[in-house]
Amino acid sequence: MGFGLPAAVGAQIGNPDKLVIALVGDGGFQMSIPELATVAANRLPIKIVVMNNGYLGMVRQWQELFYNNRLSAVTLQGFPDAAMLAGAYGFPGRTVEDPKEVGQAMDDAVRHPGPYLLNVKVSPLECVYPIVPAGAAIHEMVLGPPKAATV
Ligand SMILES: Cc1ncc(C[n+]2csc(CCOP(=O)(O)OP(=O)(O)O)c2C)c(N)n1
Repeated sequence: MGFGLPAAVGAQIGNPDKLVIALVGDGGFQMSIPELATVAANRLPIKIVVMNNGYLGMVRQWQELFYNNRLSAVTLQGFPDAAMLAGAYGFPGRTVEDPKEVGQAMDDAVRHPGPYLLNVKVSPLECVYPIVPAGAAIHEMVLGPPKAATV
């Protein structure tokens, strides 16, 4: 967590002619916001895609599934407008809310010669599977949402 953007910086510096896309959660992005200065100062043409669900999603999912949905300290209150943040660092940013717009937005980002940030709003309560509960063995992984009880 927080590694995606700095790793992309290294990948782009090491491979100046390759397309580098950093796919980051909003929580992980929050941890590495200062690296936007590195991106801007070096005009690194990285495409940053923030998967913005408004939560520390993996932890929220953990609390939902294994702690009876008792949520604590998982909302990303105070998270900035990521597209405006890119603008503040001097490169374009855009927020996408409609899934139908994502393809065109990615095309635009990739065609743009410099850095570009896409702030993609995704479903706040979507869970990611499979997940291995804490302390469980790998064969005990949960493959999908609990099925509704049938009578
Ligand atoms: C440095 C660090 N701190 C804490 C964690 C524990 N952790 C794992 S996932 C996660 C939440 C990630 O949230 P986000 O980046 O928004 O991604 P999402 O799970 O919502 O896709 C946390 C706090 C971690 N992996 N690394």
